[in-house]
Amino acid sequence: MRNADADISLKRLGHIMTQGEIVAGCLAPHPPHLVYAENPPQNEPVAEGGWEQLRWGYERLRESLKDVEYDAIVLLSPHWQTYVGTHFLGLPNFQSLSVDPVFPNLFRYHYDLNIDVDLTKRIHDKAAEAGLAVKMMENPDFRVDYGTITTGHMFNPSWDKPLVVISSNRSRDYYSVEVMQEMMIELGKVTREAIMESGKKVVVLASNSLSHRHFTTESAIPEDMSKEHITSHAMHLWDMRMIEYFKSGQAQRILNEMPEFTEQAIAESDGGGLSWLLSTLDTPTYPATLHGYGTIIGTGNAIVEWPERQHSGAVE
Ligand code: 2X7
Ligand code: FE2
Repeated sequence: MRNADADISLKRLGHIMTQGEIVAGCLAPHPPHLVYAENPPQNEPVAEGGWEQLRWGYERLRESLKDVEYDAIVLLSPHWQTYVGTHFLGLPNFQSLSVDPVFPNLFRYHYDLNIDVDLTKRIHDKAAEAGLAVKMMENPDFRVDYGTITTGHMFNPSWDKPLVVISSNRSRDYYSVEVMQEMMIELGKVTREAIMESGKKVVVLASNSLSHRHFTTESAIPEDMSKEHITSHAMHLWDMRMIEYFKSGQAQRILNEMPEFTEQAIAESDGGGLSWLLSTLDTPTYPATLHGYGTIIGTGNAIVEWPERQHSGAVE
């Protein structure tokens, strides 16, 4: 009898030891202005600061995770836009110069990023099994988009963790927000399953702004904060509504209202990142932490953490 008990305990222990975990899920927006304002050595333009509310938000997010162990960062960027299925960076390293096509005056960043190809392949294969169209990007000269680089930098400026980078399938453009969301919820489920099976501890990041109506002109000094504000009251109201849902653990409500939010707030959730993120977290009902909110050239941006490690998604 004692031996049988010991066998079961060993089995349980083995299961616990090999079970992967999402330690946190975050909304981690990527306006290049944030990197510009930080003046890291990798970025060519030089700034006199700016957008401090958001940069302090990123500081709080990094502080919140500084003692949390994890192996990899899984990130979905709306600026890597693929029209036939979802693509994944599929080589161990990518290095080049990333330039924002709209703000080349702010963002010319020399990047050198490492990919967790094993975890990438697991997510890719599971998505294929689920019937999603997927592809590994294995062109060594491929230029990584500025959304991935900005979120990667602001979340982890030392770049000492490998990434899994997932493209944004523009199914919203071909079909509708509803179709996009159905696909992203499926992609989120298989991402979660693949992470659990990998035995790795992971942070998942959706790299997108909330309301996304830009000003059409830039001020003479881009970092002049006396010019920065939300584009309209309607955009502000939508952002506050979403933040209220984040803080009160109402992820399902966010998914339910995604079509109206995405269309009326011209939100960057059109790329699928937010729906995917909430699905990787199994549609959380616990409150998320708002680390910061601010506007960038009129768009609304929130830095939010779901501390999954403290909830049921952690090791069972
Ligand atoms: O990509 C962006 C963005 N999402 C918001 C604001 C400004 C620039 O770039
Ligand atoms: Fe963007």
